[in-house]
Amino acid sequence: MGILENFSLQGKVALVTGASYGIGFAIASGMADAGATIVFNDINQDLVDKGMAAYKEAGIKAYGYVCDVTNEEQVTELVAKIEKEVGVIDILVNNAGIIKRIPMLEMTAAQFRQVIDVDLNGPFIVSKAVIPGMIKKGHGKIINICSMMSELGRETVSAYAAAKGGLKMLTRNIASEYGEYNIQCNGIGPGYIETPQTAPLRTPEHPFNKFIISKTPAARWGKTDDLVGPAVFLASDASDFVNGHVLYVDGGILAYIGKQPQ
Ligand code: NAP
Ligand code: GCO
Repeated sequence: MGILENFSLQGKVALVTGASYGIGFAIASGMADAGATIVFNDINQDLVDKGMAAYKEAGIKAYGYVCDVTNEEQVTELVAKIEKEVGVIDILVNNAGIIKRIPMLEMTAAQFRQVIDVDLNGPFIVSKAVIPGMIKKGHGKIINICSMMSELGRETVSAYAAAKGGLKMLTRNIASEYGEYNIQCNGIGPGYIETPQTAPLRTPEHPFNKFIISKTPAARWGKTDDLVGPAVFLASDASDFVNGHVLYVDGGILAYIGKQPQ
């Protein structure tokens, strides 16, 4: 078997959460290109319809479902429906996420809890629902979409950093607890990527725009396509002995002190 066949996702069912657009859509599209059957959910029917149209335009036959990843009952129903209508899930990408950029002293406990609920409880809930099927099948791949904030802090993102730091450790714990069932759980830590979530930071006049370029050796914002190869690798047989790892796809941010001001 040629080495490239190790990267094939042919015959695999992949669930990507929150994948109507953005990073999730790009990763799902890349996995489809590698042969996977794509299933995605989003928070409401309008978003699912938007996603279905986008996948169709990309020539991808996807299955879309409305499901709030923080709602355990909805997630249990979602997984049962997918197993009945599509097949047992081989690959799970916990992508759905939110961010609130509020100074900590101005953030309410309810706002903090909301971010933790989606970005950390959500991946726990969905992983818990999907792992039994993976155990029965004798294999599984879980990819948690972490962040630079799994390693670094910055002003106004206390809840997000706490959630993404926790998600790094949840990744390691799932790897530890279920590795013996041939389930690999890894993370992808995107750098600063051009999506709707970072749009407020990318306006030409926003100081953060120039700042992040000075902090990135690649001297550019990331694109969602930059994440596709790493995601396909972590979803494929090629990474069967990679477990509990967070692969940072950040253009080198975490390795770099930053360009000195000219
Ligand atoms: P995005 O554009 O905001 O997309 C996130 C998706 O998740 C949206 O479709 C969103 O729906 C959905 N979602 C939110 N809450 C949900 C819930 N409770 N249940 C189901 N779906 C839900 O974000 P993105 O930039 O593509 O980021 C995707 C993931 O990558 C997130 O986990 C994010 O934290 C992470 N990340 C992003 C970057 C970046 O620079 N963009 C970098 C590192 C990590 P709505 O449209 O209703 O919000
Ligand atoms: C922010 C950004 C980041 C990115 C990403 C970086 O406000 O700092 O939104 O958090 O979304 O998580 O990896």
